[in-house]
Amino acid sequence: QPIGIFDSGIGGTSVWKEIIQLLPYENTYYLADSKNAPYGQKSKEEIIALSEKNTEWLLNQNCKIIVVACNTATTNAIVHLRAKYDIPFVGIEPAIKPAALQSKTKTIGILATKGTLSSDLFHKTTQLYSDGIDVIEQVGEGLVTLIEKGEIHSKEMEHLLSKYLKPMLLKNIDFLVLGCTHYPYLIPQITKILPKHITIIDSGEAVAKQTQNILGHKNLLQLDRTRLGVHKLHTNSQLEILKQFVKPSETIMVTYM
Ligand code: DGN
Repeated sequence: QPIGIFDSGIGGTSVWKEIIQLLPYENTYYLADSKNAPYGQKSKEEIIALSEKNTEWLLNQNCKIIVVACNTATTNAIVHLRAKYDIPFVGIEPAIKPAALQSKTKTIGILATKGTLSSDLFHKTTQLYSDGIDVIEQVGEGLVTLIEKGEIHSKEMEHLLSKYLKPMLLKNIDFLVLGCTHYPYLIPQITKILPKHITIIDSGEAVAKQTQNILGHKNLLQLDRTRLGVHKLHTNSQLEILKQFVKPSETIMVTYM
């Protein structure tokens, strides 16, 4: 049975890659709902409805666990998904805790979608971990749309990133938390804007470990070590765009919606 992973688009492939690396014998199924991206500006009800649709599609592929590789869908819909479906879900949340624990300037920045930053879950977890820490929140409006169009290296991207990040620099942050699974693809551009002493963190690796732990506890890990897993990607994104994110290899198959 495969591990199912979904995101509003292709950004969650940043998490998918971590899962494949950590669990090379597992089969995986990645669903990119690029047709409905971005989720960031949608209402909670809309995000829940789309997350249910994605879950049901993955359940039809016989998945044994579902990784919600989208901060926006996790913060808005995971409680609902866990109550409704009898299958384990792994969610992704911004890495506020490790950043807050390690910050020396006691000031950290977070870049995420409006849907994530305005959710209750985000505020609850941030309060829990950020005692005595200044958390500078910034909505990355427009970034996901540009990434979905494959315009990672465009002038517009450069302009938006410096508009969002420069004010954080003035506040003396020493950590930047990437609270959206699309954003790790922007790290080369971000490091051009931020000085070296600022650490950039995301949650992809932690989610892969959490997936491994849950599968282990439930005795659902793939035990056959004689062949590598098969990885499938279901999307309506164009192949040319997709190539910027996943390198087509023998083990990755792309199907279109
Ligand atoms: N990758 C999604 C996230 O982590 O929030 C992007 C959400 C969106 O579609 N804007």
